[in-house]
Amino acid sequence: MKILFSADWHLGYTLSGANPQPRLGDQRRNIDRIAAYCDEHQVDVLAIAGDVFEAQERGAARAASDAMVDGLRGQLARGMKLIAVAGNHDRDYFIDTANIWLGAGAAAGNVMFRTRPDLVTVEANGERLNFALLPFPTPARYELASQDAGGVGQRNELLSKLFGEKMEELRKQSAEQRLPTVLLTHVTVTGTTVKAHRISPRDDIVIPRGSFPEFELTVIGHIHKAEQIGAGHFYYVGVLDRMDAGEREYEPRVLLADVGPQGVREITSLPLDPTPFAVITAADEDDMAAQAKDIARIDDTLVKLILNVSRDTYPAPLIDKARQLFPRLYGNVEMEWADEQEEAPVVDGLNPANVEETVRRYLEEQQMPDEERDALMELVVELRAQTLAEAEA
Ligand SMILES: [Mn+2]
Repeated sequence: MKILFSADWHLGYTLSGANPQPRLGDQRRNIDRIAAYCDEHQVDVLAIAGDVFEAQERGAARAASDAMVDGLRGQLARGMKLIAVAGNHDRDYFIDTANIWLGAGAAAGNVMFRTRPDLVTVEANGERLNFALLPFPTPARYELASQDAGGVGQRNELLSKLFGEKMEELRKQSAEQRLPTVLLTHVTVTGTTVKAHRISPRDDIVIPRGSFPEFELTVIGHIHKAEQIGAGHFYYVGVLDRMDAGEREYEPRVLLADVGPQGVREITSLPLDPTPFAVITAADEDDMAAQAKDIARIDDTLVKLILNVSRDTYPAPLIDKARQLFPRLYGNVEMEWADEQEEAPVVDGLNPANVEETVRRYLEEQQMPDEERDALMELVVELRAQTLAEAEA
């Protein structure tokens, strides 16, 4: 059975800030590349390891679903199956709805999007295979009653434990059926070299590598850099397209696996078509123009600009010029003061060793409603206590 794996599509994602840049066009180009691979290699199952959709607002959400349906129309019509688990960015109602809508357009049972742990048997070309589907762990998805969870640290520990138990339960169930099993999930595993995209360490759930049972093949989303973890068939498949300048060195890929009754027959990695990113630091117009000339695909390249100017520079005309030179300038232009003093500013009566007091003083200077400031401060105290506890452990 031929399975093509991908992850972290984040469909409908927009680079935000003063210069917003929508990414759906880039994403669609890569979906088209995936669809072409599916035809070329006669793929039976396309499996997406979480974070499929990211659009929040109604119009964008509709355009994102359109891109998926349009891009995969031919493949779904010829009977290709589509399997996905929900990631941390996916809303359950959206995935559950997509499951019904996409399923209605495809042959019966060909679309399987899951927001709860599940074991599904897939049949293609006379071969049968089980997929253990484990969405990113949230209390609702893993039936963790809210009263069972104390602080954030305790909640994450419980979720990690429930996740491990679910994996083991699905492994047993699958073993009883004597079918080879592919695990598809979206989570951070210990031993990864990069951090998950846009999730605070506080909210991330880390699963020890050792608690994963030996499935025939394990494919995971969430970490955007494609990577094989340790020995065996255990992979982070990586992102659909680079999300921001922080990922500009990534070479996004998909995994093509041929899995039979004895497990993996063959597994290969195929390239996607990533959007180029550039980070430009410039002092003036001429500097910007010279650097723009060096960018080969200026119309496609997403540009992050840092202006290195003196504090008395009026930046608006420079930013205007930047928008002309770089059609895909994105986010907020950062300022780096060329005349910045090296020494850190001294604040009266501040004791750097007193972290809570330092944060409290900072928050008091920020404009925000009092309740919000109090809530933030509570989180700071909690995080501080947790960090100290961890440092002692
Ligand atoms: Mn994720």
